[in-house]
Amino acid sequence: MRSADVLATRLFAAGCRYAFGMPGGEVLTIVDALETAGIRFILIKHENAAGFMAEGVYHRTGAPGILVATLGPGVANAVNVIANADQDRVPLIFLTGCVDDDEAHTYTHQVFDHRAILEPITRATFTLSAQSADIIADKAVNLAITARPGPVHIDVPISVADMPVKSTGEILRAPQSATAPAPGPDLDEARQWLGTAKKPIMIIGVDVLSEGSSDTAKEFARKYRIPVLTTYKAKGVLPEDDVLALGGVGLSPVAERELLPFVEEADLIICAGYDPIEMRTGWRNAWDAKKQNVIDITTAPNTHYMHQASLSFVCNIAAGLNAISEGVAPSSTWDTGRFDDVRSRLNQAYRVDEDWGPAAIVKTVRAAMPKDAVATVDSGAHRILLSQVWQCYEPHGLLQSTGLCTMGCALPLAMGAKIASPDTSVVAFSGDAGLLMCLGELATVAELKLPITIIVFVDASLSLIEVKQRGRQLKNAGVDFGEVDFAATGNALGGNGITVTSRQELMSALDHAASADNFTLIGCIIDRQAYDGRL
Ligand SMILES: Cc1ncc(C[n+]2csc(CCOP(=O)(O)OP(=O)(O)O)c2C)c(N)n1
Repeated sequence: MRSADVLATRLFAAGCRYAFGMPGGEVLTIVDALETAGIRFILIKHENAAGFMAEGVYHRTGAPGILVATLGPGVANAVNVIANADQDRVPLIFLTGCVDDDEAHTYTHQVFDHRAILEPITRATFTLSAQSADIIADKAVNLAITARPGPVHIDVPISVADMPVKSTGEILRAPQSATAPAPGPDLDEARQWLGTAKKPIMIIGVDVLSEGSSDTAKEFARKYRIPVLTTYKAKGVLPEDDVLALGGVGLSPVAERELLPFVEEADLIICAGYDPIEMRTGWRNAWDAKKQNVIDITTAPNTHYMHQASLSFVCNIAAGLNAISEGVAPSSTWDTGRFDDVRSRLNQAYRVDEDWGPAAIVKTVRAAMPKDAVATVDSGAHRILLSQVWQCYEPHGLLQSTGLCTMGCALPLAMGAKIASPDTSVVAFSGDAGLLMCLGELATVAELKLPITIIVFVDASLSLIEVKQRGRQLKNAGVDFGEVDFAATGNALGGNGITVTSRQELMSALDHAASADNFTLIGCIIDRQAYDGRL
C-alpha cells in the first residue's frame, strides 16, 4: 500500500463514498487511491463548489465530505468553502498536494504555506507522513466529526503519497460525546424549573443535528408542549406543520418582531444545541438570564458571549434533554391558539398570498414538491424570505450557509444532495448574482445527469445589499447588473431552461422538471425591490 491508499481506505471506513475536486499533477496519486478504495472522485469546475457538493453529501449520509485540491491556486480557490465548513459546522476533509519539504527550499513556483492560511479556519491541519498516515487519517476523521464538527486539512507531499507503507494499525475512533450532565444541584434545579414552567420555550440549533439528537428534541418538545423556535439550520427538527413549531429565526427582523416577545414572556428558555453563529445581532442577549430561567444544553462551552444562561450543561444534546426530563411531568399552559395567530400575522407580513413575487414562488414550489424534498438556498434577500416561508418536515430539509452566509452555495449543495440520494427530489433556490458565481457547475450537473430543479429569482439586482443601500439613503451604486437569460443559459449548458412570470407558468415548468432526465433551470422574473417590507 502507498500512504495515499492508507488515507483513502480509512476515509472509506468512515463512510465516505464521494470526493469532489479539481486535480493537478500533485494530487494524482490521491485521486487514484481514493478511486481504488471505493471513493468516487467527481471532477468539478471550481474548488469552492466542490466543497459545497461534499457538504451536500454529508447532509444525506452523515459521513464527512471530501474535497481535493491541488497546491497553490487549488487551495486558494477553496478557502471560502473551508471557512464555510468552519462556521457552518460541516465535517469536511480537505486533501491537498504540496511540494516535498526538500524541494520547497529552492522552488517557489505556486508554492505558499497552505497550512498557515488554513490554520485559523480548520479544526486541524496536518502534513501527511507516510508511516503515520493511518493515525493522521483517523485523527482527521475524529476531529472533523466530533463536536462541533468542522473542516480538517491534510497536506500530502508529492513523494509521500507514493511511499509504501509496511503495515497499518487498527482504526482508532474517539468515543462520541455520549456524555450526560453530571447529577447534582444544577440538574435538580433544571428538573424543578421544567416541572413548574407555565410558559417554557425551546430554541433548537444546529448542534442537535450534528449530535444525532433531533428525534429526542422533537419528542421532548411534544411531551412538554413547548413551542419551538429553530435556527435556519435546525428547521424541520420539529415538523413545521406541528402546532408547536413557531418557525425558523436568525436573520429576519420581521420574524423577530413577532417571535421575540414569546422569548421575553417565557418563564423557561431551553436552548438545545443552539449555536448562535447563525444569528444576527437582534439575538445578542435576547433574554436576561438573571430574570428568566435559561437552560443551555450545548456541545461546547459558551465562549461566544452572544447570550448567557442560568444553567449550562456541556454534553450530548439528547443526553442533556433526557437528563433534565427524568421523572418530570409537563406543566406548560400555553394557549396554542396564540401560535396560530402569530403564524397568520407572519404570513401576512411575508405576503404569501401575493399573485406573483418571491413568496408566491416559494409557496408554489413547496406545494409542488414532496414533503421529504431537499431544498437548498443561496445568500441574499430571497434566502431570508424563503427561510421564513419554506416549510421543512424533516431535519436537513433546507441546506444553506448560515454561519458564513456565502453566496454561490445553493447549486453545489443541491448537487451533492442529489448525488448521495438520487431518489430524493432536490430543488435549489438562488438569487441571480449567486447563481452567476457558480454557473460553470451547471455543466457538471448536465454531465452527471442530475435531474434537479433550480429556481432563480431574476431581478438583476443584489437585492439584499440594494435594500440596505437605499435604507441608508446612499446613491444607487454597485448593486444592479444586467438581466441574464437563464433559460438560454440552462439550455446552452446541457439542461432545460424555462422563463416564468406567473404562478401558472411556474407550475407547468415544475411539472416539466419533475419528469426531466437532467436539470431544469427556471428563471423567475420578479420586480426589483420586491422584498421591501418583508425581510
Ligand atoms: C461571496 C459573497 N460575496 C458577497 C456577499 C454579500 N452579499 C450578501 S447577499 C448579496 C446579494 C446577493 O444577490 P442575489 O444573489 O441576486 O440575491 P438577492 O439578494 O437579490 O436575493 C451579497 C452581495 C456574500 N454574502 N457572499
